[in-house]
Amino acid sequence: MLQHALVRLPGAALVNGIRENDLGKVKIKRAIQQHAAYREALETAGTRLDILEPDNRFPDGPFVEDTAVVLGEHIVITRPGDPRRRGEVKTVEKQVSGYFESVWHITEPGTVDGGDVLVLDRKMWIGVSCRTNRAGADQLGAIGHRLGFCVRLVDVRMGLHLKTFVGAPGPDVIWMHPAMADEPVFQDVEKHIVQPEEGYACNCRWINGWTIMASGFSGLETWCRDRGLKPIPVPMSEYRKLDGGISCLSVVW
Ligand code: CIR
Repeated sequence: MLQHALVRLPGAALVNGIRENDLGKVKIKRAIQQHAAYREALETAGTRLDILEPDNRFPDGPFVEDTAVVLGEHIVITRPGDPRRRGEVKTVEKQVSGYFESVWHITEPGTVDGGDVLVLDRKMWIGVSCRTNRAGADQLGAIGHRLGFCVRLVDVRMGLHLKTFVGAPGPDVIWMHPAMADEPVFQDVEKHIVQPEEGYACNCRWINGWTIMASGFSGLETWCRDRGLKPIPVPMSEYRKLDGGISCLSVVW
């Protein structure tokens, strides 16, 4: 059972977050409301929240997923790929390290964003992307291997992160964007290839039988119900403008 979730509240600086495309101005009031709905979803799914205060030095601070990777009873504090985000890890480490048996670190020259790491049972996939470099993926892979995980690296040739294209809506299945469909390292896991127009919703979070997912994707909500999963749709428009998906707003263990 997953018992805890770490989040960071959005601050006024969120509007200056890093983004690749201009999908419109971030509306801070709406972002705050959407974050509240997200926290409610985490609580519905049975987690107790550790809530970090906004830190306006780091506009992208609410995307806490990128700062830490949970591997069972252990946690890896990352070294985010974009230098503007490196300072976010300090408060995260301070808040969560007491929960874990051991705390590991990605060190220079390695970079890892948690958005590039998909963990399913004892398997982990690490995307080598514009944020996670090969040195970081190798460091994280070695840690995962030592902790008993089966590790695979994936080249992410487009978009931001691996989990822009894949996510786990359940304990034994992944949703995958068609652009990744031929990726051989996912051959031994059940996958549902989503429609291209559902691609954004690939990024989701499975917690204790609940699937937290972006709202507005009724086909995938139905898919969850048909499989006995309980979808919790959460509006994500403001975080999407900053290239963020559902999983990026929390670290769960
Ligand atoms: C960034 O570019 O770093 C943020 N604006 C978005 C990070 C999203 N992270 C994630 O999906 N794990």
